[in-house]
Amino acid sequence: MAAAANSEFGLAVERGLKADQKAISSRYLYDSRGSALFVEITQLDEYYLSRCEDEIFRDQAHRIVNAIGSEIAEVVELGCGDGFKTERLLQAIHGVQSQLKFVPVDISEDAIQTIEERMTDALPNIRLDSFTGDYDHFLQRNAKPTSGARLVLFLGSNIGNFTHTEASRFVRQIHQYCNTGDYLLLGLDLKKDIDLLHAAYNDNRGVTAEFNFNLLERMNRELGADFDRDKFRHHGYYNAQLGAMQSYLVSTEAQSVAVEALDMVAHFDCLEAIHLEDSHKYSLQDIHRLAAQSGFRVQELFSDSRGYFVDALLQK
Ligand code: AVI
Repeated sequence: MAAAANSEFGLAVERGLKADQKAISSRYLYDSRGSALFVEITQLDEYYLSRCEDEIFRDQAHRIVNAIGSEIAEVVELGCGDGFKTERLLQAIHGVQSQLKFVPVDISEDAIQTIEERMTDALPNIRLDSFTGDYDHFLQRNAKPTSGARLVLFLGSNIGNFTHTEASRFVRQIHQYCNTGDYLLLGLDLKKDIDLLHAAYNDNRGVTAEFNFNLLERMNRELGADFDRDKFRHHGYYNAQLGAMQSYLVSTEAQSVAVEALDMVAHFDCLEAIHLEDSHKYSLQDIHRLAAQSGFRVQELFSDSRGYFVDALLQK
């Protein structure tokens, strides 16, 4: 327990629960149970995002390959997920470029192992050069390919969990990592009917709520906290000023929660919230602004048949 207090998670919880507006970063939602719950979210009827991006890769991989040409030598994926979409794209690129290298980058060793197994089985002729660690370390390492261009993938609306400032800083960092002529394919969720957004983050089966409650259980498990989940409610709503779906856990009564490892007690007023996540939604104008702020040129936008989601191909 003492070690847990000084872990990255322990320090983030201490800071987050002592803040005037309580907040814990969404990155801590992804312990092993949280990651499994997120996979369940991606399969929900209401969570259209994953299906839209799957559709784009299923139906338009050849158009993406036409747009990037055959000179791609290396595909780098930041946050590699389950590899399902990437496999389709790699297959299409490999059709025109036989000397292809794939570099999956993820903080989770399990995710890297899963994708390595998947790619070795499905695409044995593509060279694999995985990196386990955070994006900052990877992008600073910057091993450039000796010949040919690079395609960087940042899919699944992961950029949506960054504020606009963080997003343009991150895309600028990718821009610095790239050579002139390299590409970035960025998955972005578009602004749309507010009821669809609410349904996607407040699903009927309560999987999204469970995903958030898991953070209370993680604090109980790892930090000896005594959160009673029945005294909190999941609250997900669209903040139009921010252009983002926001997720909170709201205390349904005034209460105190002890966190043994941190030797602290957190006090909650009735309806006081812990902020967990923002999921930003983009307009086409927002996408062009993000590209311009980071030095990229928008080459082409690939959208699903309902126009809910975009994979934006940017070039340096
Ligand atoms: C990982 N990320 C893009 C998801 C999103 O839509 O913001 C996380 C998520 N949170 C609740 N549902 C899905």
